[in-house]
Amino acid sequence: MSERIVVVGAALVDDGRLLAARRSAPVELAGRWELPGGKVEPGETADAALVRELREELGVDAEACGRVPGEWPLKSPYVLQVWTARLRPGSAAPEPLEDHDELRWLGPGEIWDVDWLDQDVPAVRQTLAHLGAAEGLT
Ligand code: 523
Repeated sequence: MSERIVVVGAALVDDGRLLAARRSAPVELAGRWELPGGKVEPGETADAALVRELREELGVDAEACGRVPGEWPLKSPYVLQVWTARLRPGSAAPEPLEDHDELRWLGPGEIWDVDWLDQDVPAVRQTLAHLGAAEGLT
């Protein structure tokens, strides 16, 4: 039986908007939108991985706030977990430094305007159910 590897996705929320990132690679995912993030490395906690990935991919100083309940299957052995995150005071604004070619802050009513990766759709739906009203996203 193979090990499962957790991929963390960030529900990065700022001022009542959720950040979506358009993948530029690999070719089968390019052009589709995701909650930015990446693989948790051996010995790393999920929330630390999230902060690292957001720094590497978007150049931001973020903090993980809490996990959205649930787990969604990706291509084996990967599974997707989602954490809510915020920019720390003084953080730079996110920029697509690697893996992405466009970013969008989605306000209420705009969440489904982008073509999310199939596997991110249930994760985004659950994220909205989890924090939508509190964050003004729904
Ligand atoms: N997904 C995915 N949705 C989603 C993320 C963050 C990742 O479906 N919100 C998938 C895409 C890849 C796998 O999970 O098949 C790993 O994500 P990736 O490539 O962003 O992870 P990294 O950045 O850790 O990968 P390396 O380039 O290998 O370091």
